[in-house]
Amino acid sequence: MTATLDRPVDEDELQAQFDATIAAEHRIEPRDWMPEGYRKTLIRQIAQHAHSEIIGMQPEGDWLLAAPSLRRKAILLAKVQDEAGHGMYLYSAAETLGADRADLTDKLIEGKQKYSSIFNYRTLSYADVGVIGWFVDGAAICNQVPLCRSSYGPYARAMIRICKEESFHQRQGYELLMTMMRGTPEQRAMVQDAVDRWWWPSLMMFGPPDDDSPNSAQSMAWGIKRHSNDELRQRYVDMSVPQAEVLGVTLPDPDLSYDPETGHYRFGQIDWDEFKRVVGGDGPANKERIARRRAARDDNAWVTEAATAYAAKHSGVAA
Ligand code: FAQ
Repeated sequence: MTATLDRPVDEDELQAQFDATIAAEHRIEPRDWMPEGYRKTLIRQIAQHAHSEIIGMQPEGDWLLAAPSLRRKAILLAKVQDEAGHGMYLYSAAETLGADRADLTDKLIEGKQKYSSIFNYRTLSYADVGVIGWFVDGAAICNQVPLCRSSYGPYARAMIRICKEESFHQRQGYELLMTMMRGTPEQRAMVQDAVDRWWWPSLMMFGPPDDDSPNSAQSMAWGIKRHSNDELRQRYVDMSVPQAEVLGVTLPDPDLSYDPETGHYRFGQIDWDEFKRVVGGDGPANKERIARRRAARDDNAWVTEAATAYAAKHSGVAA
């Protein structure tokens, strides 16, 4: 809803219009008035999401030169490029809120903004590429499908396209693992080892437990988030257990058991100390992830300068 400019702007009236739009499940668009807290929360979440996509290119990108066949290389290359595209859609969505893309990526490099904890773990074998597709993209879909109904229009629309691509990513990962599971005992052991290392960090992707999640209540009231962290984590566990059975791997949790009363799988205690350490900068690969991002910015600054000068020159000609 837009404020009319022919009379003094009444903040209470604008707030009431905003609240009514949220209550009616309509979308807030960039031209609409919005509370400062809503804008800031969106910039924070969308920027963290965008940073996760571009940092998330690194663990799988490490295997591009070592992919075991041309087919696998083509698939992986397409997937890693998709993640770059997701980052671009999301930075564009953040720009509609008045954020500056270069400023956001600087904040990432300076450690002032976060990215998903999961990308601070290393990919140790090619099975990790499959497990990232199955677990990490699977968790991303679980978390992001509800974001297609987020109250902020540009974010919700970006998520629709991203989720379609994440779905392909999840399937390619599962298909890769299926192929390895039909292979040699060594290949099956590689898959199980990757599952053992990535399962718990994947559960951490959904964020801290609800009673330790400072942003959830307000973000849900604003319709930015549609479900709590624990709800989505439970949905993910319920989805993953039967998939693990079909694949023939064991999820590394002795407490995992089906509860017929609730219709959900119970699972063991997540190591929240590890989560805090990794988010705080002390994960296995935090420093190298940021160092590579910094090098990409600094080493390629001349490209940005040349493109900016070229655009300025040609816009002058057009004018
Ligand atoms: N890692 O109060 P909450 C992908 C932070 S994309 C690091 O619960 P909120 C695609 C949180 O930001 C994966 N930090 O926060 C792909 C907050 O920090 P702040 C990324 C985390 O926002 C696949 C603090 O903890 N997806 O995988 C994490 O309400 C394969 C308190 O937490 C998204 O970003 C974490 N795991 O809920 C790419 C989805 N969890 O700023 C390549 C959109 C929490 O207050 C290869 N984001 N924190 O200091 C969301 O849905 C939400 O932001 C949550 C967190 C659910 C992540």
